[in-house]
Amino acid sequence: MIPTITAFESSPDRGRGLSRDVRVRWAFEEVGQPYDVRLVSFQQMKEPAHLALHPFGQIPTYEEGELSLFESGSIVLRIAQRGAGLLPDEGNARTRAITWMFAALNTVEPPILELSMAVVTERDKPWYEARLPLLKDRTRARLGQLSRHLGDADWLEGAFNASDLLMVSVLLRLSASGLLDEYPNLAAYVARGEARPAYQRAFAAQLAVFTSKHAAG
Ligand code: GTB
Repeated sequence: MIPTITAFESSPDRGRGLSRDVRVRWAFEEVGQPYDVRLVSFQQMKEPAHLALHPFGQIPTYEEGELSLFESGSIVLRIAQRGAGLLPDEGNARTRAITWMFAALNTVEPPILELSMAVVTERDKPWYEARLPLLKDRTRARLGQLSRHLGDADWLEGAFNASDLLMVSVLLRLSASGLLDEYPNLAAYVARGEARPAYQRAFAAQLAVFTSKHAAG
């Protein structure tokens, strides 16, 4: 059965690949699993049919037969467990990779999200100029630790796996900030992720949604 995911009908990032369906599309592409996409508007995300799939009224969701899931991390884990190539076979290595999936979403993503949300939504607030350096330094603290852990390795835990897919997805949100350039090994790590053919296909697919909608006027 071909799984169906949801994605923005009109992504606020204008196809820059920052919404969380991209990591799910990327995982499908890595394991060679075909998938369908149902596009939803902001209004549809808050209606009962979508809330039955996603209690917080967001994208992405995942439906496959009787199973429906929300949370991009959980969906990527499901895809990695069902397909080949996104998790190591050996037990301890597999658990370490899953640990890094949690680290990407629970430890590295929060300060990045806080920073990017402030840049988008707080620019006109009186505290913005004072708060920005704080948010940047919190992000730098995590990036420094991650950079030290990665060292000169290509990927977090041996071969590329689902934890790299999530970590690169999380770090990509910093592209416009210039912060990644302060950590050359992390900038190279993100570039390696983006260069993967599976990522390229996922990016192109989400961009096509945006361009086709806007070409049609
Ligand atoms: N923890 C959840 C997960 O990982 O799946 C978070 C899901 C989430 O935040 N979804 C967002 C959403 O549906 C889209 S990705 N928002 C609508 C709402 O809450 O009403 C977040 C996102 C949105 C916009 C940009 N952007 O414009 O750059 C980037 C990322």
